Amino acid sequence: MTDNNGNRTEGTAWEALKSHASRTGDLQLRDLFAADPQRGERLKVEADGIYLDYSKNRVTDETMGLLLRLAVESGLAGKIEAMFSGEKINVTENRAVLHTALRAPQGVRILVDGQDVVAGVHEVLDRMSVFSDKVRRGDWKGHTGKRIRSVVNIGIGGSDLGPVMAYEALRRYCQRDLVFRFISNVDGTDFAEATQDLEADETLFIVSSKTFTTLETMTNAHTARAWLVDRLGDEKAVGKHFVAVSTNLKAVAAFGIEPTNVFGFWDWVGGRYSMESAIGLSTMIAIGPENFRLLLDGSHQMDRHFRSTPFERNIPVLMALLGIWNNDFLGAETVAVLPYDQYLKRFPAYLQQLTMESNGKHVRLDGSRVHAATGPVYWGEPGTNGQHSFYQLIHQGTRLVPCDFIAFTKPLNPLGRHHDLLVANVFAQAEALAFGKTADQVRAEGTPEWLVPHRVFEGNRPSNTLLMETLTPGALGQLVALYEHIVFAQGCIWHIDSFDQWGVELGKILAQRIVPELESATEPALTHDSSTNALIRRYRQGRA
Ligand code: G6Q
Repeated sequence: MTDNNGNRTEGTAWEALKSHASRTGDLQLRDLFAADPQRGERLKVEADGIYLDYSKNRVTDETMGLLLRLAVESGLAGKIEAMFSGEKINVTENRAVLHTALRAPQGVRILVDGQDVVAGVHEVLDRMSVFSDKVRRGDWKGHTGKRIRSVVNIGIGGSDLGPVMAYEALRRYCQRDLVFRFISNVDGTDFAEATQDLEADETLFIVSSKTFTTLETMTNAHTARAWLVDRLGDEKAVGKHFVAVSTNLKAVAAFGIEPTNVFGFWDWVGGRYSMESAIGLSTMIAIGPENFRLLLDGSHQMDRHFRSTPFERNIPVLMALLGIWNNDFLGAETVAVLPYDQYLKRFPAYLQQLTMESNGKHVRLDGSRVHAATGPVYWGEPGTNGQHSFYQLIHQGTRLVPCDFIAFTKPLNPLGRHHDLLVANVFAQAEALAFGKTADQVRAEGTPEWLVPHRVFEGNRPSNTLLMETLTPGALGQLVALYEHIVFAQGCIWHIDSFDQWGVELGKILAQRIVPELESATEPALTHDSSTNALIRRYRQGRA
């Protein structure tokens, strides 16, 4: 017999999980809780201030045992060590994967090609700190001698989503007399709206691009350069108003940014894993170097937990395994991430890239096809807003949507009863999803018979609840690293390369071919498919 990955599987945990799933397919959370009054106390872990309740998943002790066996059989322990020690586990790009080195304390040694990388990390952090402090204190002066009031990050994908998310998440810690904007889209609207009320002589652009070749970022950076020079009337102004974050120093110099104003990082930091590298420069200017280091400390704390905690108490490993269970054995296709904290409003969008660009793969490391379902669709919105829109489908729809609830015990903005009301809603939603409301309960409320089916909640919808104390920079660092490690652990079990992203290439190449066809003064000879040809012709007609 073969498994979903096409391998012989007699006796493997994957095989055992398949038959376990078919035997226990109608497991009901209501029954599981009734049979074990301590379930909510048992199926939880607490570490470094994170309380994870995973009791509302459709699992028994046998399920958990098999899932843990799956982790062992997939060689997860060895792969974790390989990642942390700088082995080139990003096989298709022949690169080490060392975002964990970005938060390694000074003095730790991690070697890539025989060279320690941690000292370099701290050197860049120190330069970022000096620069950030200058901007924050008003000591960095623009071309006309005025202090900087607005900081604009230009970047896309991994060079944008992390900085935006962190800025929103940590607003409470931000220097409020500075304005932060983020430009990512090649749609001119993004640039126009982000800059329409800014004063050029008080604006600092951070061009964040690992490669410094990305079409969107380079287009926006050149537009920004023209915007600035046009307003200040002097090419030389660029030196005071542009800094860059990149690994491509040559291209940065060609753009006209002084080498002293470039903050580097390394090819072993993947774009979507880079928010704690120099790509986080806007974050550091916003929250200050000390808070930025607390963010790194939080991630490092999670790194240590992931690397050293036995799997049965290891929060990222448990969440990864439960995700595999829901996705591969119960057929769920998505995960809803539901932070009950307004500051985390961009966290689901950030996780979309982290999870889907990492694990949206159909080929294994050895080039063979994956037959299991990989990379579920991540999506979400902060609570309680989602409750008044899409939760209906989660409660009463036909799809299984596992949820990750994230909540904090202490609010950053205590305001009357707001926080208790907010948290009551998290717990109520998880409870309603798990236990629902039976027809008998609905009838007992005096509901007419014809209306009963509409008011029944089947329940049995799985969820995790993560409870932390306060949304501090450190807590955010923990959350970011938690999901990074969930993604990694799942990728290991699916035997895929979670760190490449070949899937974004094709569209980019095709766009380069289409641009001249749209811009050409004469009717171009089109050789695409008939649909693309017709769309190009129609667009040309419309814009004429
Ligand atoms: C992330 C991806 C991708 C990347 C952007 C921006 O893992 O590689 O989202 O971050 O394409 O790339 P640059 O930083 O090179 O501009």
